[in-house]
Amino acid sequence: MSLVVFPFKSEDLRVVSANLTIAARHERVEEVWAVAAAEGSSMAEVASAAEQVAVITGTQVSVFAQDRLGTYRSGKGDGMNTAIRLAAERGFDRTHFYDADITNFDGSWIEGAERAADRGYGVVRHRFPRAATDAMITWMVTRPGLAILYADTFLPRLGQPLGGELLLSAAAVENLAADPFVRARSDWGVDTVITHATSTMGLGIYEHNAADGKRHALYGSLAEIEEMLLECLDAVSSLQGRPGPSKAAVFDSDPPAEVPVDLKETVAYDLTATRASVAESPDSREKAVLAWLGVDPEAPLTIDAEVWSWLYPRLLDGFRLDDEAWRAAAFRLWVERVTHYTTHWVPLGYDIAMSHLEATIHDFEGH
Ligand code: GDX
Ligand code: MG
Repeated sequence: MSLVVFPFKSEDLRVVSANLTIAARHERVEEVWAVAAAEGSSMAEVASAAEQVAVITGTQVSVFAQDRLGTYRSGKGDGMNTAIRLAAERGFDRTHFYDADITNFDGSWIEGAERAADRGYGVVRHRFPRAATDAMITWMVTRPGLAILYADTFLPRLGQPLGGELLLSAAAVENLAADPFVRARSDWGVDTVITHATSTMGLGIYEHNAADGKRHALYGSLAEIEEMLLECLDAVSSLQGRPGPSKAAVFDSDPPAEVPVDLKETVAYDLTATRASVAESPDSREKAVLAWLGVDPEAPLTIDAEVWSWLYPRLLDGFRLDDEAWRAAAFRLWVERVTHYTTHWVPLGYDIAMSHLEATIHDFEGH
């Protein structure tokens, strides 16, 4: 039987409650867990909603706070790793993870993952179509990083290497629970290290396409995800030197499907607010980092795909999460890259913009 886990911090209670109910009602699901952030979570409200869900559905729904397991900022990683450790102890056949803020979550996510697991895949990852200006960490940082480090494996081909929506078999959960590198990653980097770790387990990976997309809380300024950017960049950088999946590893994926029309028109972030969030001129330490990277700190920045193709590998090599100058430089460069793409490619239409992004990943792989 299966367990469904929702890591949560502070989300719309109605959405969380609806998602707990959907999971608890599913015939394959034996238990549902909601794992609360260490600080700033709405745990009391979610716990009382969960009690009602348990009464209505007859399924056990538990709400508890995450443990402090990792060595980075205590964030979503501690939440996922707390659940992974407990799930390994309890020995569930399958463990699903879903973000708590998905507004179009329904039984088909669980069903799609379960069916692929029935066919023998040990890890099922949900992928979904996204707006042309969404997933800017995935497109500019994580997939390029995986392409550089693991060219010609399936890792750069994953649609959502940062996705928090996945199914893990008992063997995958046991391996992750025993992996100190994964357990250490208590911050937003957890998705990257889980993606990498599960890719090397030889358990077979399947990508299930949630064709309607993942509808969830979107952002205003990209500054709102600055911490996520820096931690995801650090996580992919930390994979350097770690072996990837073998070229013979089993990886299959649902065929591409039509992208919903409204997603093609969605604007996922606020360009003006994002530009305003970057300090006008770098201080002397940030200038030194920019110069080290090969960027003229006095000249205006223009970061198209060609510039990013030589600049990003250097950033991946040198980045230091605990150094303020590196953090400021990485955020500035990423914002310039994302805004350049947004103003030059997005106006050409969804399909052209997405093909351009996909082509940049092939370039990073060296072909
Ligand atoms: N337990 C716990 N602890 N849960 C947390 C924490 C924390 O410190 N911080 C956030 N969460 C929950 C949150 O409530 C939500 O359910 C989920 O984690 C994801 O957070 P959200 O703020 O919705 O992030 P976002 O931007 O939607 O990112 C998600 O998708 C990214 C992606 O697909 O690109 C999330 O799964 C990221 O890890 C992923 O990189
Ligand atoms: Mg979200």
